Amino acid sequence: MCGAGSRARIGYAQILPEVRMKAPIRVAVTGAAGNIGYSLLWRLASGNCFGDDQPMILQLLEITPVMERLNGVVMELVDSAFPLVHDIVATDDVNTAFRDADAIFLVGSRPRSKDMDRADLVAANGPIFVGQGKAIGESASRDVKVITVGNPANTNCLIARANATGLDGSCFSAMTRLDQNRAVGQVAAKLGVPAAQVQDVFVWGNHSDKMYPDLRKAVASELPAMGQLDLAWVREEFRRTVATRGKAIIMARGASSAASAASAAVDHMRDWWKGTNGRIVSMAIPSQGWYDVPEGLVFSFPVTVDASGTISVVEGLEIDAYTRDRIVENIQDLESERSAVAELI
Ligand code: NAX
Repeated sequence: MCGAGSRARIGYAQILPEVRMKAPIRVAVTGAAGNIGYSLLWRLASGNCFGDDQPMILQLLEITPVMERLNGVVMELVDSAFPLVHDIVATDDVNTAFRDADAIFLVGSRPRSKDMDRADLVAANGPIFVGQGKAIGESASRDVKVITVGNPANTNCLIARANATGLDGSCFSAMTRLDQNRAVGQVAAKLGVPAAQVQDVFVWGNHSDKMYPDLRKAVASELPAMGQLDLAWVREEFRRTVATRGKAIIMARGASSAASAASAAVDHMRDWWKGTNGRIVSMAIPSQGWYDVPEGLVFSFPVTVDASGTISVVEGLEIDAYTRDRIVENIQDLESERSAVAELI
């Protein structure tokens, strides 16, 4: 039975021989009974993220009042009979959720309500990431890969990282891949090509309406994208559409982005796990001073990832005055969030 602090175990009588070849990894997901969790878990369990030869133990965290709902999610996972899922742990205890975790998706947090501004959201969610950061430091694998999705994602990641004693900053990241994917979608639609033809789009800064989607290195159908697009469209309509897409989806759907957010989280973690093979993608990571972004701010940069999972910021990009202004705006945005949580880090 699944309940607070309890475990729901699944044993499969038959496991495919090729699945047996790898030892299972431990994948933790917080907010697992939420909307994003409901899409994310099925993508993870079907092999979309870590590969269809990589078995896993799912370690799902929820708050105590939501454990019964999580129990329903676990029942549905059991009913999906995923060959790659070797066990499911459903718990309201952070240390149990993160124990020996190889990959962690920090999704759970309080969503922004109508009467909250961004500062209220930072204040409401910050404390969650103190406790989760500590538990990650105490319980997770020493080379765990953590992606922070719950908003304000960059600053929540900063808090978790600051509280995860004993773990390197390179274990932590926040998600701006949804912004990148939204930007790719807009360019592909504008040029009338499939999204797969649009590459090397990346996002600078914060996952907020200040974030800056940069098309200067982007390629569409193997040609520079900027040569095919109108500069006024790129700087105005394109940027505004990407920055306000989350609100537009809430207006249209009556609920915030969930499937696209889960899909972006899978893209981010898959690229981290397997490498990008030279492609440039966006990840928000603790700055080491790249592009004059103050050290420690969790800032989205253009990055590549090698086959061993090492993230490298793409250095040496030309920073024109327009781009510098956008980077500075994002630094200010993130510094003000950091001051709002100063006592938590
Ligand atoms: P839901 O409200 O559907 O689900 C959140 C879940 O988190 C709930 O089940 C809740 O019980 C759980 N939770 C709350 N506090 C928790 C805690 N301390 N430990 C464990 N679980 C906890 O929201 P959902 O639509 O799934 O969105 C989750 C988060 O993602 C929100 O903060 C949202 O703002 C953020 N998003 C981030 C995006 C990004 O690009 N970085 C885009 C999508 C999304 O808006």
